Amino acid sequence: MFRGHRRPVLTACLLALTLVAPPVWAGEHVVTQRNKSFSQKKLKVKLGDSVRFTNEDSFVHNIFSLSPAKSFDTGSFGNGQSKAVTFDKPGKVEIECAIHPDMRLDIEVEQ
Ligand SMILES: [Cu+2]
Repeated sequence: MFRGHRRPVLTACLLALTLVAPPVWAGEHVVTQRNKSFSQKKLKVKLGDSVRFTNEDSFVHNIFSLSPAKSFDTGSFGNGQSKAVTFDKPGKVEIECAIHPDMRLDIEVEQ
């Protein structure tokens, strides 16, 4: 049993817990680069999600996009290295590798 004068403390503690509770976390997806191709051709992500690209080939890859929804260029990165890209605008993002033009991945960023 809580005595009367303790209740405000308990209430304050519960309120504090509510305030620091995290919002819904943005997701992280993983796409690997192997044998000069992405592990998938299409991927749907939610707004705010990020995709981590991991290079499992013995040579370097690059990732870039000129799409209005996400224009970026990670630069090249080698075996075992990865790059994360966050998608903060809805729409279609066409991803390519500057070194291997046949490497393509379409990402749909949903609101
Ligand atoms: Cu490549």
